[in-house]
Amino acid sequence: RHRFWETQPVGQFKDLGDSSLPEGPIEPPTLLSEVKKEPYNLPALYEWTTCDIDEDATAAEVYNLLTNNYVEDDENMFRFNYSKEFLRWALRPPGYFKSWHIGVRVKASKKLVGFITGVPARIRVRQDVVRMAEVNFLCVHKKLRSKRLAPVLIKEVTRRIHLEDIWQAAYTAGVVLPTPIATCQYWHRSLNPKKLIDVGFSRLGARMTMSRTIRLYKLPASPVTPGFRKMELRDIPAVTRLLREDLSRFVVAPDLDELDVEHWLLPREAVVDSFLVESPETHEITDFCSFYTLPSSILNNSNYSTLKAAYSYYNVATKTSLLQLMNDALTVAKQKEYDVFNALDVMENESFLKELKFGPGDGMLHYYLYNYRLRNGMKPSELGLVLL
Ligand code: MYA
Ligand code: JJ1
Repeated sequence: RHRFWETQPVGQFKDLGDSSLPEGPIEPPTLLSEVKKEPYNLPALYEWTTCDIDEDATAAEVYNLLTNNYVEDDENMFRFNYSKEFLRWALRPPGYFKSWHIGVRVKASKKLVGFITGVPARIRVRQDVVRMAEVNFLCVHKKLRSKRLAPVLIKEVTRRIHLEDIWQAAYTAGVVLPTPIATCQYWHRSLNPKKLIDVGFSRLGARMTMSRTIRLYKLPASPVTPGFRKMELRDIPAVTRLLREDLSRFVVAPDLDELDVEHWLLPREAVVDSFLVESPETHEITDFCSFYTLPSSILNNSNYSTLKAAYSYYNVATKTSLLQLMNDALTVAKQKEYDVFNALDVMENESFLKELKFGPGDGMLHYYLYNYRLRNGMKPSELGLVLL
C-alpha cells in the first residue's frame, strides 16, 4: 500500500496495538561516517540546490513555487499563500542549518520545481527531550506529480539531518500516512462572515440572513481584559516561564528556551502576533496568547484574491479564563482585519471552540514522528505542539 513509507522507520499500520513494541527510537543512530556523503540520485533532468532564503531572488523562487503548487483544500478552492517574510521566519530559527533548505531545479532552465525543509527543535515526548527536525514545505510542482520525486526529497532531507547527528523528526500532513500519533481537526471562527460566504469558505446557515449572521459574529471593539497588551522584548523571561510550565502538561510538546521564545513568539508584523496580560497591580505576567498569519489564495473568484487567516499558536491562561483570553485574541484579529481565525483541537482548545462560535472545518491535520514509536495514539488534547 505504501511502497515508500513501508521502508522507513516509522510506526506501521500492521503494528498498531502491538503492546510488545517499546516506546522510543525505532532504529539506533549509525556512525556519522556511515551516513551517505553524496546526495541521492534525481532523475537525469533535475539537480539539487540549497536554497538561501535570505537572498531575495531565492526567496522569490520559493515563494512562487509554494504560492502556485502548495497545499489546497479538498475542493481546490483555496491554496496556502505563505509570505516571504513568514518563510524567512519559519526557516531560520536558532541553530538552523542552511543545508536543510533543499530545492530541486530543472537542469536546463534552472526552474525551481521541488522543495523540502527541516529546522531543528527540541521536542519532549513524555519525559524525554529529543533533538529533532521539524520537516515542512514539501512541494513538487503540479506538472511533476506522481513521479516518485517526493520520496527522493524526503530521503535527501533525512540524509542531511543525519549529517548533523539528528535521528528523529516531527511533521504534519493533511493526508494519512503510516502512522499518525494524533489526528486533529481544524476549526474556524468567522470574523468577516460576508466575505467568507461570498468566496465559498462558509455558507449561510439554515434560517439565517446575512444581517443575522453578521450580528452573530460581532466582537467588542477592543480587548476587555485589563492589562492585555502586545508582547515586548522585555517579556521574554516571563513568557518563557509561563509557556514552559504550561507545555509540561502535554505528552508531546516543544522544549522552549528564551532564545526559542524570542524567535517564535516575539511579534513580527504580518507574521506572528503575541499578547499577554500584565496584572495592573502586581505587574506579573499571568496569561499569554498568540497567532500566526497565513493567508490563502482564493482560486477562481472575481471579487477577491486572498483570504486573510490567523492561526491560533501557543496560548496560556492562568488568571484570566482561556475563554476570555481567546475572545480578546479574536478581537485583536478582527481589529487587524483578518477574515477568519483558525484553530486546531490541540491542547485545551476544545474548551473554548464551541463557546466562541468556531465551527468544525472539513480539513484534518495528522501529526507524525519519524524514527520514534509512541505505543498508543494520543488525543489531540494531549498534544502541545503547533507546526506552521
Ligand atoms: S505536508 C505538505 C505536503 N505538501 C503538499 O501537500 C503540497 C501539494 N502537494 C505536493 O506538492 C505533492 O503532492 C507532494 C507529493 C510533494 C506532497 N508527506 O512524488 P510522489 C508520499 C509525506 O509520486 P507527489 C509537509 O510538508 C505518498 O504517500 N509523504 O507524490 C510535511 C507516497 O508514498 P507511499 C507524502 O504527489 C512533509 C509518495 O509520497 C506526502 O508527486 C513531511 C508519492 O510520491 C506528504 N505530505 O508528491 C515529509 N504526500 O507510496 C516526511 C505524499 O509510501 C518527513 N506522500 O505511500 C519525514 C521526516 C524526514 C526527516 C527525518 C530526520 C531524521
Ligand atoms: O480551510 C479549510 N476548510 C474550509 C473551507 C472549505 C472549502 C471547501 N473545501 C472550511 N470552511 C468551513 C468554515 C465554517 C465557518 C463557519 C462555522 C462553520 C465552519 O471548512 C480546511 C480546514 O478545515 N483547510 C484545508 O483543507 C487545507 C489543508 C489542510 C491540511 C494541511 C496540511 C498541512 C501541511 C503541513 O505543514
